[in-house]
Parts: sequence; structure tokens; C-alpha cells
Amino acid sequence: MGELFQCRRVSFGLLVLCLFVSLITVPAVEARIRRYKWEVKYEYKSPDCLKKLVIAINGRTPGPSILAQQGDTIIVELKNSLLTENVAIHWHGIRQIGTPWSDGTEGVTQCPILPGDTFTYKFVVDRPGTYLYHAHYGMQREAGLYGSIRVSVPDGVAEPFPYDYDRSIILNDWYHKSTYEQATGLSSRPFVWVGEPQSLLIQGRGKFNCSLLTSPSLEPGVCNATKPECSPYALTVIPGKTYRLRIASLTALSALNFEIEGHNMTVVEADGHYVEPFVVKNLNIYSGETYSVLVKADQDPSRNYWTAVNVVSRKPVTPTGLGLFNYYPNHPRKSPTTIPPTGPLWNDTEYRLAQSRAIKARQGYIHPPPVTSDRVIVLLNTQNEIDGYRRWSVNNVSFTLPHTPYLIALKENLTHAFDQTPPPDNYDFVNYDIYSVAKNPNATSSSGIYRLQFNSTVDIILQNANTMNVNNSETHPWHLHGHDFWVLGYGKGKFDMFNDPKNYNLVNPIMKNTVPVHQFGWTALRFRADNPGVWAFHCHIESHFYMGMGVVFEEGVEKVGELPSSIMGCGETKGFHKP
Ligand SMILES: *[C@@H]1O[C@H](CO)[C@@H](O)[C@H](O)[C@H]1NC(C)=O
Ligand SMILES: *[C@@H]1O[C@H](CO)[C@@H](O)[C@H](O)[C@H]1NC(C)=O
Ligand SMILES: *[C@@H]1O[C@H](CO)[C@@H](O)[C@H](O)[C@H]1NC(C)=O
Ligand SMILES: *[C@@H]1O[C@H](CO)[C@@H](O)[C@H](O)[C@H]1NC(C)=O
Ligand SMILES: *[C@@H]1O[C@H](CO)[C@@H](O)[C@H](O)[C@H]1NC(C)=O
Ligand SMILES: *[C@@H]1O[C@H](CO)[C@@H](O)[C@H](O)[C@H]1NC(C)=O
Ligand SMILES: *[C@@H]1O[C@H](CO)[C@@H](O)[C@H](O)[C@H]1NC(C)=O
Ligand SMILES: *[C@@H]1O[C@H](CO)[C@@H](O)[C@H](O)[C@H]1NC(C)=O
Ligand SMILES: *[C@@H]1O[C@H](CO)[C@@H](O)[C@H](O)[C@H]1NC(C)=O
Ligand SMILES: [Cu+2]
Repeated sequence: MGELFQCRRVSFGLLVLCLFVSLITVPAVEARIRRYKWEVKYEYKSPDCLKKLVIAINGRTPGPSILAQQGDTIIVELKNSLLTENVAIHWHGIRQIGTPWSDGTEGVTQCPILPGDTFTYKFVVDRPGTYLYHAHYGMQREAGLYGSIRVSVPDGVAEPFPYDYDRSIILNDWYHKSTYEQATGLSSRPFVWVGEPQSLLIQGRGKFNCSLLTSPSLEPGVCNATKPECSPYALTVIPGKTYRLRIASLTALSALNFEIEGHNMTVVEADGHYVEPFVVKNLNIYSGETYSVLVKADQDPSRNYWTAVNVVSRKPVTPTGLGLFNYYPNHPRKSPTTIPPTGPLWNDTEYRLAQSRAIKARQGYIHPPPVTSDRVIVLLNTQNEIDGYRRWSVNNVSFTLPHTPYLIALKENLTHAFDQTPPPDNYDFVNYDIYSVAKNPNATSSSGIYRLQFNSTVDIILQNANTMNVNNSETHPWHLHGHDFWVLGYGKGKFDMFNDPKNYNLVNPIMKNTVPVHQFGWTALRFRADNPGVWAFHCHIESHFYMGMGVVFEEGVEKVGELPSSIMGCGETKGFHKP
């Protein structure tokens, strides 16, 4: 039986009273307010044993976890102590219904938070599930500014699967070069690619092989494999118990595969939605996605097992990231003597496509999609150049963020703040060969946005294509702000406007906020434009978004309440900032 939640805003932006209604009982649950005081600061850390500058929250990376219950109001007072750098934090997977200004997307929903300033985010977590937070300014996320959000069901509500313990694990890739050096290379002519990451991190810990460092100028101890800080993450389990692992990926580049040696996993949640359970040996996970899997500690308890992450979809250069599945009471530092899992073949696109297709909404928790849509937007993903600068484009338009955030520009009628010409809804799909190197050396860049009819149903077809290298296409995980969308289907090759929609899953499609478009393939999504605000939709690969791989949707902006002046102060909004 599905639950039904009724939330009523009793005092705008302050308190949301949620009533949980079931067929049997009607208990009233008053939502709580959870306050956090965070200071964002550069610190020296050694996540993979090499000491470098990272951005930490209250001294930690990953930052503190937000643990809340459905309907709670989260208040984060964020102090920017970066000295010379702006910041903004996005609450990934939280729809921000009624609070679009708290989405944390610099240039879209707010001005950046200046060094020394304190900014308060305030929003309601209206659905249970596994979510994330991370920096959304420049390429700052890669510097370590991220963490997890876990929203539990209300008291007295049972989840549709039993488990004994609940653990959150964030997977990441890790670069030794600073985000500045990477961003500079990406926006240079000639182009300097960031390359593959040096390490893979499990819950903020990895192990770089210090012997690979050749620079004689390094002071001793800069790379130190015995630092406790970079000892492998140990997940300690009690024999016989079942663990819910909330696995999330916030990689800058890599698609990952997660595996626990000798243990199967049952997938039960994706991006905050219950999944019709299915068993996997290993799980593909793309940047911005979250999954819950159930694992039973039912193997020989006399030893520990590896947890392993491997790069898939790109030819791996980065070594396997390792952690320990530690059976109590074995020592949590005792490595198994077995060979760690190497994951599926990195280039097995069929395997990844099949796993994507296996993710369906759980019986009893299906929210059926509208059967038709009002508008179809096809987004061709290509790599190209603008005046010799390497870019990513969508329908030949490479996205650039305006200096004045859209939300403010639209509410205040600042029509000069961004390009008023909307980007195209389509591309020349009759003549465009998705398998050949893009022949468009001069794409255009634009800050134009898609304006959606409020409450209309919108289909998005993500169409992948060849990059600027022969026979090469990349996996792009697309993330939508402010919404969950139904995943109607995945396909290979060029989307067929007439036949492919006939095979859409309108029965039990999963709802998600992040979805991959596989190499040379397409992915079809549907959502209802019912959340007043301005929302980014972009590739979650840090360098791709930085290079223009994104779009912005506006819907019902006239319904948005009065904007807080704290989000203003940049671009054309300087005069609106009343401190
Ligand atoms: C670390 O790198 C060195 C130098 O290339 C190599 O000899 C050694 O086997 C590597 N160690 C591991 C654990 O991979
Ligand atoms: C490496 O780290 C260990 C453990 O913290 C410490 O005892 C040792 O002195 C460090 N080595 C160097 C060269 O700094
Ligand atoms: C994992 O699942 C596969 C396929 O269902 C099965 O053959 C295998 O025995 C399972 N392994 C474990 C450790 O349960
Ligand atoms: C996948 O890559 C391996 C080497 O990494 C190669 O041997 C194999 O032929 C590739 N398979 C396909 C289908 O391209
Ligand atoms: C912006 O324009 C709309 C529509 O013309 C109008 O209703 C609204 O009052 C204007 N807002 C401001 C701040 O001028
Ligand atoms: C992109 O623009 C170029 C140059 O104007 C044009 O040749 C190409 O066909 C366009 N590509 C698409 C997919 O519309
Ligand atoms: C691309 O644009 C540049 C600068 O506007 C121009 O010099 C060049 O000829 C153009 N290239 C092509 C292939 O159109
Ligand atoms: C949005 O559309 C749905 C379906 O047509 C309708 O039930 C709902 O009342 C509409 N909501 C608003 C706010 O217009
Ligand atoms: C690209 O792929 C096609 C089809 O698989 C193949 O015929 C061709 O030789 C490949 N080209 C290169 C340069 O690898
Ligand atoms: Cu991408």
C-alpha cells in the first residue's frame, strides 16, 4: 500500500506541518527544525595519503552528514572562510518546493557567498531517502566540499524492506592538481585535459602509491602511506546481520562500479525512490546518483573482505579503490589476502545498459507518469569548439552562466541579465550522424533558457553522439534540480521519434534525479513542470558542466514568493542587497 502525505504550509517559509495519512491511523507528526553551523575552510588533508589543500566543512571532508526525518526543516548557517574564494552549496535531490532560492546553484538561484560572509540555507526535506550536498560554484566540488543527507521515514512508518543497520558511503575520484589548475587547463587554448584521477575514494579514503611520485622537491612525509587518515574505510559488520548501504557517487569524472568481495547486494532504493528489488554482484553508479543496497553478512566470518570501486566506461588508468568489509571481531585494518575484485569489463556497455534498464519502481510505490506529454525537447550532446576553445554543447549551444542569477533576473525583470533567445528544442536529427566526429568547429555559446509552461508535462530525450575523437562517445550522468523525473527508457543509437516512444515504460518507471545517457545511446525522461522556480539540468561531470554541458528550465517563476535579499548582491542585483 502506498503512503499518502499531506503537507500544509502554515507559516510561509518557516514551518511545514506534515500529516501522515494511512488507511488505518491518522497520527499527526510535527516536523522538527534541524540547525547546522558550518564553516567552510581550506585545510591540509591526505585523503589518498598525499597531502594537499582541500575544502573542508568544520574540518572534515566528506563534511558532516545531515540526518533528518521526512518533513523536517533544515537550516544550515554557512560561513565562508575560504579567504579568497566564493562558495555555494547545492542540496542534491531535495526539490526545494517553495524555496527555490535555497537550491544553492550559483548563477541560477543565488549569488555566490563571498569570503567572510555567512549565508543561511533553509529548506524542507519532504521525502525520505538518500541525498547529497556539494559545492555548486566553479569546479569547487572536486576540492572535497561534499557530504550526505539521509532522510528517514516518519515514526511509525515501516520501510518496505527490513534491515538491521544503516550506513552511508560516498564514492569519489580524486585529483592531485587543484581545481584552479584543472579549470585553467580546460579553458586554455590549446586545451589541457584534466586526465584521469589519481585515486578513487571510498568515504573519503583512498591510497595513492607514493613511490610513483618522482618530484625531488617534495618534502619528506608529504606522501605517507602509513598515515591513519588514509587507512582504508572499514565497514564493520556483525555476522548474520543485514546492512542497508546508502551508496552515492560524487565523482568529478569517473563512472564507477562498486562491489563487495563474495557478497551479493539487493538494490532497493535509487535517488530517494524504492526500487523493485533485484540482486547484483556489483553496482554501476554514475556521478550524482544514490542507491541503497541490502547486504547480508552471511559469509565466512573468520576473515575480512574487500570493498572495491573500479572505473568503468573510460579505459581505467586509476587503480582500484579499496576498503574493507570487516567482520566483527576481526581487526578493521586486516587486509584480506585475496585479490580485490576488478569489476566488470570497463567497455561492456551492454552490461551497464542492462543494469540501468533493470531499475524499476517498487510495486506499491509506483507513481505512474502522465501518459502523454505537452512538449518534447531533444538534447543532442556534442563536443566541439568555439574559437578554438574546447567546449561541450547541447543542440550546438554551449551553456554559459550569467553573472546575474536567473531566478533574480526573472523576478526583477532584468531582461539584459541573460540571453533572451531560448536554445533550440531539437537538432537536425535527419542529417546529423551521431557516429561521426562533430563537424561543428564553431558552436555558439549562450545563457538562454527553456521556459516551460507551468504544470505542463515535458519529455527530455538525451541523445548521445561522437566526441571530437574518432569512434568515441562518453557516458554523461544528467542531473535535474527541483524535480524527480520518470525514466521512460534507454536505447542504443539514434532515437526514433516515431517508434521508440511506443516502447516507453509507462507502467512502473523509476523516478530519479540523475540518469546516465550511455555511449552512442539515448535516454528518455518525463517530468511535470510543477515546481515554481529556475532549475539547472546538467551533466554531473564537473569538467563537462564547466565546459558548457547544461541547460536551465524556468517554470512558474511568477508564482515564486518574495526572494530573500541574502541571495542578491552580484551582477545587476547589487542594488537589491539589503544587508
Ligand atoms: C608502486 O609503484 C612502484 C613504482 O612504479 C611499483 O614498483 C610498485 O609495485 C607499486 N606498488 C603497488 C602497491 O602498486
Ligand atoms: C608517516 O606517518 C606515520 C604515521 O602517522 C608517522 O609515524 C611517520 O613519522 C610519517 N613519516 C614521515 C616521513 O613523515
Ligand atoms: C549471488 O547471486 C548469484 C546469482 O543469483 C548466485 O549464483 C550466487 O551464489 C550468489 N552469491 C552469494 C555469495 O550469495
Ligand atoms: C574491451 O577492452 C579490452 C581491453 O581493455 C579489449 O581487449 C577488448 O577487446 C575490448 N572489448 C570491446 C568489445 O571493445
Ligand atoms: C515584472 O514584470 C511582471 C509582468 O510584466 C510584473 O507583473 C511584475 O510586477 C514585474 N516585477 C518587477 C519587480 O518589476
Ligand atoms: C551546428 O552548427 C554547425 C555550424 O553552423 C552546423 O554545420 C551543424 O549542422 C550544426 N549541428 C547541429 C546538430 O545542428
Ligand atoms: C570560427 O570562428 C572564427 C572566429 O569567429 C573564425 O575566424 C573562423 O573562420 C571560424 N571557423 C569556421 C570553420 O567557421
Ligand atoms: C497540474 O496538472 C494536474 C494534471 O492535469 C492537475 O491535476 C493539477 O491540479 C494541476 N496543478 C496545478 C497547480 O495547476
Ligand atoms: C570506427 O569503428 C568502425 C565501426 O566499428 C570501424 O569500421 C572503424 O575502423 C573504426 N575506426 C577507427 C579509426 O578506429
Ligand atoms: Cu558529461
